[in-house]
Amino acid sequence: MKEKILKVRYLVFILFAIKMLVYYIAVDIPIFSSLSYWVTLIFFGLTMYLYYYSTQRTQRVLRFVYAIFSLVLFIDVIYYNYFNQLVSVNQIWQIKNIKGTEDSVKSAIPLMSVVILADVPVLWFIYRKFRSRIELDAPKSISRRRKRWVAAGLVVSIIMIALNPFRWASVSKLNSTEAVTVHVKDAVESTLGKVVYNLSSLGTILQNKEVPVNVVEEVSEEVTDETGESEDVSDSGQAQYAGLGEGMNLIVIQVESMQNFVLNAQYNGQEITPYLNQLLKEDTLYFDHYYTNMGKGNTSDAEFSTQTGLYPVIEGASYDLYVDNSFNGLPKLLADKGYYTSAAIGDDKDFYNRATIYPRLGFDYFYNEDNLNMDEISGLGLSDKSMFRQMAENLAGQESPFYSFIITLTNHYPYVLDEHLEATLKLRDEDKDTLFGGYLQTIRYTDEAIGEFIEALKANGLYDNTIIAIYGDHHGLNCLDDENYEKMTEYLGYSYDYDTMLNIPLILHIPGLGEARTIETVGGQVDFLATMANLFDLDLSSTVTFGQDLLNADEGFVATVAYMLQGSFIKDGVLYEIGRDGSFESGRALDLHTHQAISIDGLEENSQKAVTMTEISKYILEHDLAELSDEALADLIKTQTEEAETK
Ligand code: GP9
Ligand code: MN
Repeated sequence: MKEKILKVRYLVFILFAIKMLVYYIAVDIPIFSSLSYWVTLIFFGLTMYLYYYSTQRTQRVLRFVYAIFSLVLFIDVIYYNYFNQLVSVNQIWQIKNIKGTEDSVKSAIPLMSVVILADVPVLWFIYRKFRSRIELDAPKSISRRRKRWVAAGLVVSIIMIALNPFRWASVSKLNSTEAVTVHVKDAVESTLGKVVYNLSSLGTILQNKEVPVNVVEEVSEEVTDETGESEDVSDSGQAQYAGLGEGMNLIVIQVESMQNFVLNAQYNGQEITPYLNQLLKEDTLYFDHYYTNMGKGNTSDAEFSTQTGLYPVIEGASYDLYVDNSFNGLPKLLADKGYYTSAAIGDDKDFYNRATIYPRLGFDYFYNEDNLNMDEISGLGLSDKSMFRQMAENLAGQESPFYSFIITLTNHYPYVLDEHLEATLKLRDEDKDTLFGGYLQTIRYTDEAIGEFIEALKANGLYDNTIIAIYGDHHGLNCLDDENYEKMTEYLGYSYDYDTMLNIPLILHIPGLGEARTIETVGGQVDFLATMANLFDLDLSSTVTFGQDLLNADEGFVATVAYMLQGSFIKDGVLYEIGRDGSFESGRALDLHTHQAISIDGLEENSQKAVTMTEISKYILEHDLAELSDEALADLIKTQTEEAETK
C-alpha cells in the first residue's frame, strides 16, 4: 500500500518536472546554462514535502495556489509568444481590451501552453482517487520545529531571491527568469513598488538602475533640445523644411500592423503596395529606418507616442494608466494654431479608453462606431475602404485648417479579409492560409484603401493643401512565431529578426514639395511630434518630448520598450537587445544593413541612455509633468540627480 502511494508522489513530481521543462523551453530560458529550472524544482520539492505534513486546510490552500500558479504559467507562455516577456499583474486589468480581438487570442494560444495546464486535471483525478490513502499515508511524526524550518527556509529564499536586497547580479538574473520569484518580484513591484517609485526622486531611480551621471546629463541635454543637434541647419540658422506646412491641413494615418518591408517590394511577380510605392516617387520624404517604440499598449501606445513625443511604459497601456494626466501634444499644439482636430477609428469608442483620452489629448471630435456608418465590416470593425470613403466626405465638410488623425483597422491579426472584400494579391499556394500570406493580402487591401482616399481628396479639392503622414503602429508578423520566421526568412533572404520586425515606415507626403527623398536616419514614433513641430512651426516650449526633428537630425536613436526590453535601442546602423536577465553582457547586437550579429562592444552607454530616457519618460508620466518647460525639466533632472549623488 505504502509503495503505491509513494509512486503517486513521484508521479506528481515528474509531471511537474515535465510541465516546467515545457514552460522553460516555451519562454526560451535555457535549462542547463541557467539555474532557473532547477530552482523551481527545489521550490516545488520542498512544497510537496510540507504538503504531506500539513493540515487539511493548508493542503487545500496549497492545491489552490498550485492551480493559480499553473494558470499564471499558461498565461506567461501566451504572453511570451506574443510579447517576448512574461505576464505582469498589471496586464490583468488589460484583459478587457482583449474582447475585440477574440480571434487573435485564439490564434495566439500555442500548443505548449495547453500542455502546461494539462497536469492540473490529472492531479485532480489522482487526488480524488487516492485521497484517503494519501492522507492516511502522511507520516504524523515529523517534528514541528523541522517543519517550521523548512517552511521558513522556503518562504525566506523566495522573498530574498525576488527582492534581491543586496542587488547581487546573479540573483537578479535568477529573479528575472525563474518562474516563482519572477512573479513574486513583479507582484511586489507593481503594488508596493509603485508607491516606492512615486516617493523616490528621479535621481534615486536612475541611480538604482546604475546609470552614470554623465549619461543622465547627456540625455537631459538631448530631451531639452527639441530639434535635436543639427548640422543641416542652413546658414541663416533656419532648420530645413521649417514651417513648410504652416496653414496646410494635416492628415496622419496610422496604419494597423504595417511593417516597412512591404514597401517597394515584389511578391510572386506583383508589387505588394503599388499605391504607396507610387506615392514615394513624388513630393515625399520617406523614412525607411523608422521604428515602433510601443510599450504594452500596442496600437494605443503607438498613437500615444506619436501624439505626445513620450515613451510609453511596459506596465500597461498609457491610455489606461495615464488617462488623468495633462498632455501638450500634437492635437493641442495644432489647436493653438487654429486647427480643428479630430481622430477616427471604425471601432468601439471605448476600446483602449479612446473616448476618454482623446478629448484630454485635445481632439475636438472623435469619429468611431457610433457616428460612422458601419456599412462594411471586416475583422475588428469598419473596413478601411468604407472608413476612408466616409472620412474623405467628413473632412470636406469640415472647417480648415484641420488636423485629422485616422487609424486603420483591416490589416489586423489574424489577417483575414472578409469574404465580401476583394482580395487582389495572387498568393502562392504554399502561402495560402498562413499568417504571412494573409498579411500580404490585407496590407494590399489597406494600400488600395489609402489610394482611394488620396484620390478622393484630389477630387474634393483638399489634396493640394494637405500634408499626409502615413506610418505603421507596430509589426504584423511576430518573428517569435516559427511559421512567420520561416516564411519571412525565406522571403527576405536573411534571418527575420527584430531589426525587420520593429521597422515601420514613415511617409511624409507634401504636395508641391518637388522632391522625393529617402531619409535613413533612425527614428521612432517619439520623434513624430518634434518633426511636425518643425514643419508646422509649433511651440514646444512647454511640452516634454523625447524625440527629435528627424528632418534635421544627423544622428538617430530610439529606445524600445516592448519585445526588446528596457535598455535595448536602435541607432544608426545598429540594433541592440538587452539580455533576458536584464544584463548588458548577455545582450546581442545586429547590424542594420547586413542583418548579421555583431559585437556589443562599445554599446553599453547607449543602453544606459535607453534606460535613462524611458525611465525619465515614465517619471514624467507617473508625476503628470508632461507640460514642463525645457528649463524646468532640465532643472528637475539636475537637482534630483545631484541630490541622489550626495546621499
Ligand atoms: C482596436 C485596434 C487594435 O481598436 O486598435 O489594436 P491592437 O490589437 O493592434 O493593439
Ligand atoms: Mn495595432
